[in-house]
Amino acid sequence: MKRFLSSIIILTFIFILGISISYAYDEVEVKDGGQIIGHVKFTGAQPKLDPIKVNKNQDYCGNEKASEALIVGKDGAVKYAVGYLDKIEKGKPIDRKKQTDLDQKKCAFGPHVSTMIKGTELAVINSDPILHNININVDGIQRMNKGQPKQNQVVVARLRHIGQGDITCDSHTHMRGYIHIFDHPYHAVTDDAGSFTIDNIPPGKYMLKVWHESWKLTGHDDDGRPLYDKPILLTKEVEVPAKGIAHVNFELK
Ligand SMILES: [Cu+2]
Repeated sequence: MKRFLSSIIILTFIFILGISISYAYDEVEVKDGGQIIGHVKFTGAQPKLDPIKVNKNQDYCGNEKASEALIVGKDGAVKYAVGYLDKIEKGKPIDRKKQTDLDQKKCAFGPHVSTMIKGTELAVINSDPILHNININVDGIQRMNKGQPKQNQVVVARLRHIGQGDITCDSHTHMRGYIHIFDHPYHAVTDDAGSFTIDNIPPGKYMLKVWHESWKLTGHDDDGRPLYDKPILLTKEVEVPAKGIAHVNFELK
C-alpha cells in the first residue's frame, strides 16, 4: 500500500511538472523577426494630481512630492506604461546576465516603472544619505524587504515570481514604484515620447497588452498613501510582419 501511495505521489508530481513545463517559455532562434512600436497617448481631460505629503526626512526630501501616477508629456505622450506580449510561448533567448537597476534617489524610485525577467538580478541602490527600505510585493505577496541605511549601498535580489511588483519604502510613505516580472523577454516601458519598442518577435499574431497603474484617486491608506483605482489594462491583437514593424496605438482617458 505504501509503495502504491508513493508511486501515486510521484506520478502526480511528474504530471504537475509536465504541465508547468508545457506552459513555460521556449527559447528559440528567431528567423525574420519583426518589431512592435507601441504608442500610448492620453486623450482625456488631463487631471491634476495632488502632490503627496512627505512624512519623514523633510529636510532632505522636501515637504511634498509630485505624484508620478500619471505623467503626460508632449502631445499626450504617456510615460511609464508597460507594453508586453501576453502568453507568448516561444521566441528570442533570455539574457540571464542582464541586471535590472533600481535607484532610490532624491526620495523616489527611479525608474518609477520598470520590467524584468524572473530569476535575473535586480540591483537596488540607495543614492541618498538617508535610510530607505525597499519592499516589493508581487501580486500581493511580499518577495523582497531590505533596509538600506547607507548611501551608495546596493542590495541584489532575484525575483522568482512573475506578476506585478508593487514597490514601497517602509521609511517613506510617499515613495511608490512598480516592477513587472515576466517569464519572457517581450516587454518594455513607455519613454518620454509615450513609445515602447519590442523587437525580434517571431512573425505572427499576438495579443499585445498595455498596463498603466491608474491615476484615479479612490482614497488614502492608513499611512496616508494615495490609493488609486485598479490598474488599467488595454489589449489589441497585432500581426507582426517578418522583418517589419507593426505600429500600435493605445489611448488612455
Ligand atoms: Cu525611502
